[in-house]
Order: sequence, then C-alpha cells, then structure tokens
Amino acid sequence: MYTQSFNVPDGAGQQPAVKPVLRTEPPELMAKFDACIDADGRIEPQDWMPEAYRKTLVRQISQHAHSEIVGMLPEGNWISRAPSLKRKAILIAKVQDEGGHGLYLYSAAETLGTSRDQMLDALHTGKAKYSSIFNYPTLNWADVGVIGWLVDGAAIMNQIPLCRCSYGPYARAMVRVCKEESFHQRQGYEALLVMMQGTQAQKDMVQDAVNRYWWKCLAMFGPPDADSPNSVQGMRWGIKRISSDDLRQKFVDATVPQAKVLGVTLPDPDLKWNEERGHHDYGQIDWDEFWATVNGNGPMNKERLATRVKAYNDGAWVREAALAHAHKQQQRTLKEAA
Ligand code: FAQ
Repeated sequence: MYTQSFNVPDGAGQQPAVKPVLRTEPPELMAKFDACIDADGRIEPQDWMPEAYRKTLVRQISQHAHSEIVGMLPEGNWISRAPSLKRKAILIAKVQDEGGHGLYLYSAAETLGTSRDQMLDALHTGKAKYSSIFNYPTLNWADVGVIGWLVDGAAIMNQIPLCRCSYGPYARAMVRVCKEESFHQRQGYEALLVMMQGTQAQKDMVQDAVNRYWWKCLAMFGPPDADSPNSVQGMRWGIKRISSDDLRQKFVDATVPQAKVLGVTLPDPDLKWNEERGHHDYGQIDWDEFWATVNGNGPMNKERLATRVKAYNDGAWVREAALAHAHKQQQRTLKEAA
C-alpha cells in the first residue's frame, strides 16, 4: 500500500534557509563531515560528527524507541480480549514486533554514546518525549484495527524516508522496522475489512474508532513546518528527508482511497480533492490539543508512564539474574583460560 517512493508534493523542498549551526567544531573535521552529507554518504559511529548532530540523533532515535515500547500498551490491552485465536496470535506477534523495534532503536542510539539506562531514566522521569498518539485510550476492538491501519500507516509514511537517513545504524534499523510495520498496517486494514462485512454494530465500532483516531494520526507527523524548530536542520543533515507537512499530505492522499474501499467516512468536512494542487485539501488540526498531550496532559499520559515504570521495576530481578549469569560465565572462561 505504501511505496518506497520519495516523491513529494509539488512545492516541496522549498525549505526556509538553514540557520547556521554554531561552528565551534574543528573546521577541517567539519568540512569532511559536510562533504559526506552533501554527497549523500553515511556517518558511522566511529566517524567524527559535530556534537549538535549527535544530540539531534540521540533526541530523535530515543524518542522513537520510547514510542515503540509505549506503543505496545494501547494494543497490548486487547491481547486477552481478542475476538478469536487468529486475531490474538496476530496481535501478540505485532506487539512483540514493536518491542523489537524499541530494542533496535535503543541499540542504534547507544552507538552515539548514550546508555540505555540514561534513555530509560529520561522516559521514566517524564523528561523524554514519545509519540503523542499513544496517549489515547483503546476503547473497542476496532481501535486495534484502526491503530494498525492508520497509526502504523502514518508511522510507515514517516519511516520509509528514514531508511535513507544519514546516520548508518538508524537507517539500517529502519529497513527491518518498515517491513514489519507494513505487515502491521495490512493486518489492521484486513481486520477492519472483516468488521465492515459484519453487523451494523461492528460497522459503527469501526466508524467510531476512525472518528477518534483520524485527527490524532495527522498530528503524529509533528507541528507544521513553519512551527517545527528541528525540521530545517534535520533536513540539512539528511536525517529527515521529507518535511512533516509533506509527509502528512502524502498520508492523507494515500488514505482517502483506502477509506473509500473500507466504506468509512473520514471525519473532516473540509477533506476534498484539489484539482489544481493534485492533492487533497484537509481541515485544521487542533494543535492546542496536540501540545497539551505532548506536554503530559493527554488522556492517558500518566497511566502509560506509570505502566512503563512498573514494568521496568518488575523486571529488575531479570536484569540482575542476567548480569549474575554473564559474570559467572566470564569467570568460568577466565578460569579455563588460566
Ligand atoms: N509526539 O521540530 P519538530 C510508531 C515534538 S512510531 C510527541 O517538528 P522533529 C510505531 C518533537 O519531538 C511513532 N512529540 O521535531 C508504532 C520536538 O520536541 P523536542 C514515532 C512530538 O524531530 C505503531 C517538538 O515536538 N515515530 O508509531 C510529535 O523535526 C503502532 C517539535 O517538533 C518516530 O518517532 C509527536 N507526534 O519531528 C508502535 C519517527 N511530533 O524533541 C506501536 C522518528 C513532534 O525538540 C503501535 N521521529 N514532537 O523536545 C521523527 O520523524 C521526528 O522526530 C518527528 C518530529 C516527525 C516525530
């Protein structure tokens, strides 16, 4: 359903001028780094990189990792209530995949010199961000389908360009993540197709879930380009390849025909094809609501964080046991070598 295409809407690429980064870095190393970026090369962990680039990557990759593991929670709630063995097996596999994505991403961020403990501490103390979308409740089974269709759909749209991110470990992690997200998106859409062939009550559940999730999914791409403090520099560094507004437009254009096939209405009276632009126009996103959620005041922020902290604390004995086992093995190897 989603192509690997890097086509962007007309007028894209006309980004405002890049604010100069404070150049306190050694000029010859900086020149080599810039040349690599300009040639669309990859920066690897052992390569020199400016501190601001490293900091931006740690910020984005760790936020992304946190999103994956917090993102396990809204759907995880439905594993015990899935309507059939088949749906339960699919959902377990999907939620497990999201945990795996978190692991690849924490590992990628660790290559930049930040420990997993530091990143998790930032999450648990509320200092780190994670995707706004996971601070909303999953009220009925159709929400699980809609998360697959729309949330994973939006995530793939954002993540396909990240497969070509200038930082090698992040780009490589994204290749596998995107393949798995593609399965997630399809299973969600297929679950909804089945519900839309069912009773009126099932159809109403799907429409209700779409109504609640549509606008939140559009906000997932982040604030408008004009209000996005990180975008321009991220694009200059080849971290972000397509701007947030252009990705949002691609998502709307891809989703409208899918909604038609499904038989649901997207809850936006202003959504219509614009012949001149060759894209769909859409209505106003509620950015006040988005920022309230990002800043910790969404409907589920406190519960999500409390669940993650409890899971971390409950897992302390596993980490201790794994460390004790590794230490024992190391001692045995040393003894044998002596
Ligand atoms: N939620 O200057 P920008 C998934 C923050 S994975 C919360 O525009 P940027 C898989 C932003 O961090 C979903 N905060 O920032 C799955 C920044 O704050 P900071 C996650 C947001 O970096 C599916 C401030 O606002 N995907 O769903 C959001 O250029 C189903 C200003 O923003 C990724 O993380 C938001 N939605 O663009 C799992 C992809 N948007 O850090 C389970 C990688 C913005 O300055 C189930 N990340 N903010 O304090 C990215 O592509 C970018 O970081 C963006 C934000 C696009 C998220």
